[in-house]
Amino acid sequence: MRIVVLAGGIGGARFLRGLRKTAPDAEITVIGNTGDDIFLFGLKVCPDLDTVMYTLGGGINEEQGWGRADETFHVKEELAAYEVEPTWFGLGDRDFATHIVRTQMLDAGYPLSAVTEALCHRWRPGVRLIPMTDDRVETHVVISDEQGRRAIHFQEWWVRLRASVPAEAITPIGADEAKPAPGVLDAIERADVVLLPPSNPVVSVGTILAVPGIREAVAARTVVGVSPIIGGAPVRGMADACLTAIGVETTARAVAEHYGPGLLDGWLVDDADAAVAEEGVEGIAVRARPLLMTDVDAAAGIARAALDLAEEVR
Ligand code: GDP
Ligand code: FO1
Ligand code: CA
Repeated sequence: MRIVVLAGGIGGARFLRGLRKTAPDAEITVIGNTGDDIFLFGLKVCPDLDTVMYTLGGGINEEQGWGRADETFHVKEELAAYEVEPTWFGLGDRDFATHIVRTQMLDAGYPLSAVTEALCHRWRPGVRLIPMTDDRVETHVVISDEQGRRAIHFQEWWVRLRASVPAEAITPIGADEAKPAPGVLDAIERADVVLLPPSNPVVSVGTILAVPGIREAVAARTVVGVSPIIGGAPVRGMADACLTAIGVETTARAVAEHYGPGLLDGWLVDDADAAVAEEGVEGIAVRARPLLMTDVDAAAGIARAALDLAEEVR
């Protein structure tokens, strides 16, 4: 069986760990969000690709959900001692090595997809991880504060401001001109099913779908999504602030309607949102079950339910 998953960071990675367990023989291709990417200290940092790679490769900081396990921060402390900005983004020493290797390869002329493949050679994630594009795409957020109305990098809004200042717009800069990375459209076209894990609908899945060609290719397949919203709130993070920015309510129903029947064939909601399954969503098969990924087995159960629903609606 061929499965394609459009993944952000933590929600995508934890779902994938469950999917790999419940479908060990499947050929899984992960299309990773690169809109969160940022250049820091001259280095290219790809938080969502790394979160997927480290989580599936056994190197993730489990409690945090991003960054390396058993991490130290000596380089960060030394940079701060030199008063080098930014100081609000916490790159660990082990993590730095990944960004150094990546940047060195990019500077040597390798595309991000080839670099990601090389990094995965070490981590052996058990899936094929491809960035959505080899082109530079960066999500920027328009805010108004004492400095006026301005656009800042998504990471500054998310990490430094903790989304405390309302986003007036969220834009994946460069997406319109970006091309899907080699292998992306081919994997989608050959997929038996495309799964949307419980990733952020705006800055993870939404960004991937913003790369020209990807949405159309995905819509042509059987698509099943898992709600990242339970009982009217994100399980982790500030997805509510992102949804508000694009005028979508923070509910499992509103996110399904936002993706729409043109994209989604099936939608899994948590038991807390069983009413959505009972009332139904026009053009989308909705099922309720527990959606908390408390451990790998719980995530595997969710992934199995998504595959079963895909079978049902196919
Ligand atoms: P990020 O890039 O690290 O922010 O991660 P993603 O975009 O892949 O996923 C973020 C989303 O995962 C958040 O909106 C959370 O609500 C959702 N999420 C995290 N843990 C769980 C969980 O256990 N169950 C469900 N259903 N959603 C989750
Ligand atoms: N998130 C934070 O909240 N604070 C950090 O200092 C931070 C550092 C960091 C370093 C590497 C990496 O891959 C991810 C990191 N994250 C950090 C998480 C990440 O930037 C965001 O959670 C996602 O991009 C949002 O999707
Ligand atoms: Ca992300």
